Amino acid sequence: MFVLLHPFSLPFMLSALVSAGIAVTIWRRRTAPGAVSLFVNMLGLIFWSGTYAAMWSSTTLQKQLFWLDLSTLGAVIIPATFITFSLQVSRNERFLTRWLMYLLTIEPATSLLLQWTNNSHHLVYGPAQLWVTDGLAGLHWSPGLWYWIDTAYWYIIITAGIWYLARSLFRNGELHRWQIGTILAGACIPLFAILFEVSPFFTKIGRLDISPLLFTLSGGLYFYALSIQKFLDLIPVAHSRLIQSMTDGVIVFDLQERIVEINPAACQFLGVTAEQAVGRHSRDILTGWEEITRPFWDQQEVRTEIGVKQDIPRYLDLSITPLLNPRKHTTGRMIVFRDISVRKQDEGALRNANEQLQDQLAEIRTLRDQLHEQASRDPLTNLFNRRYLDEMLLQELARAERENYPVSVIMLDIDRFKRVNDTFGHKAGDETLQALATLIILHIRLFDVACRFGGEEFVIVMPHVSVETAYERAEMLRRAFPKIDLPSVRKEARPTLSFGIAAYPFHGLNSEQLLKSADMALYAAKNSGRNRSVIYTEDSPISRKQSGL
Ligand code: GH3
Ligand code: MG
Ligand code: MG
Repeated sequence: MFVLLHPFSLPFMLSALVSAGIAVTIWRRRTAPGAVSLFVNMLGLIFWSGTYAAMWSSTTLQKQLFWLDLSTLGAVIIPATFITFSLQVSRNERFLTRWLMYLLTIEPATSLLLQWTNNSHHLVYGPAQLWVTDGLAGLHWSPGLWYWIDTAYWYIIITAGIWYLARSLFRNGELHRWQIGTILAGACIPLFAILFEVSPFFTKIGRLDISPLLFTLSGGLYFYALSIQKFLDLIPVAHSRLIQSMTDGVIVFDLQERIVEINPAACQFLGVTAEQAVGRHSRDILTGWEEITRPFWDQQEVRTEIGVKQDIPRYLDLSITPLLNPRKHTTGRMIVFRDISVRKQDEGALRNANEQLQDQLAEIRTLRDQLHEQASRDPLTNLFNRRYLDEMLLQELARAERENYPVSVIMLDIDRFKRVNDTFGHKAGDETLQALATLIILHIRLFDVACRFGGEEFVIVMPHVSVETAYERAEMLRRAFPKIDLPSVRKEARPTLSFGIAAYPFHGLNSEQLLKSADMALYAAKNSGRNRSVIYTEDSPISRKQSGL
């Protein structure tokens, strides 16, 4: 009988070629997540599709069965690599433990063993026959118990993969949604294989298992998702690595405020693992933060500093950013935070040190002022000294010139003071000087300045005071002086005072001229009998003599 090359072998050949093309391209980009699993998956498919193509093109029962048994070697790779790939692209790598790998080899190994020893137990398929219809050969056999166990296993694995992909579709950020959606669609395609297997149309021709074709179609979609949609690109990988390695804590929330992603720094700070945190509500994980950060959640973008109560109080530099999709709708939020407790502590210590420094500085200023005060005072009478008078008079006259007001100067000298010393002792003389200083202070205004000019000579500077008023002041002092209480000086031996008075701008335009005029007036007072006050006049004999007139 003439048997034709079966047309069903062509799609499987094509499927093997497509899988090979995908495998080569994927291998070049094997560093991307899921790429190696997909590559091995494709190798399995090449083998599976290739052996099916060979089976359909075989014309004897023996050859067909040989290819069918061999095809199992490719087929058993598919479920394990598919679930690995799904877990990787859905970012659930943490489930890929060594134990899972061992577990995933049990069923394939059993399948292979049973397939190749089928003749002795018929657990996979019953006795097979080759029917030739219209010159086309088709293998007919009835499925055994293991066949259904194996089919159930495949469906369980595919459903598990779909579950993780679907979960990731709703959890992942906008970035990967398209890719995951495409992969998910791809993962659903093989579910239709069963329909073909039980369809009466195909079972008439021969038992047709189109799974390799459907898996290749899925592979094509995965490939499209991974490379055309740029899922294999380095950028998302780099972003993810960057977030993982950041020392700042990063937490991504969805709109329901459930944690979608959390990096190791955030886990460490919160004392949780990523597995514990992902999927939980913010209030369960961010205990104590909730109320503090609540007002910022609905704002555009916030950066602030907050204090939170962990086991010890901590300060955080916190930013909350809404994540927007291309249509500018908020799809979630990202919190980035940094523990600034140490900086805050340092700032506190610095503030204390600064306060101490300010205190010390204030103390130094007081001491310096005291020192300056001491340097400008006469120790015996505590009146200002001559050095101070020079500085002060200079400034006062400059201001008087600017603001156009008079400044009167009274110069006074104790009459026959030498006698006091000689008669009652130097100590009595000192007491007299101190008593006079007190008397002067009591008779002047707050703005007047009294100085000990030298020995028993004093100067009083009176801003805004006319020469006449100054004269009256001098007279008051002169009359008061003999009445003061001086225990160590006998009443009848009490000395008197002589005064010389001059005023700016009439009797001198600078301090030197003004003091000289006051001195001349004092000299005139002494010369005209002492115990009196004299206002400087240009026609006084002394001034004439002094000025050479
Ligand atoms: P006149 O009326 O002409 O001013 O006579 P006078 O004796 O007051 O003048 P004189 O200049 O001859 O003497 C001033 C005296 O003042 C000399 C000095 O011993 C005394 N004297 C100066 N400073 C002090 C001081 O600090 N303490 C005491 N106890 N005496 C002083
Ligand atoms: Mg004197
Ligand atoms: Mg004198």
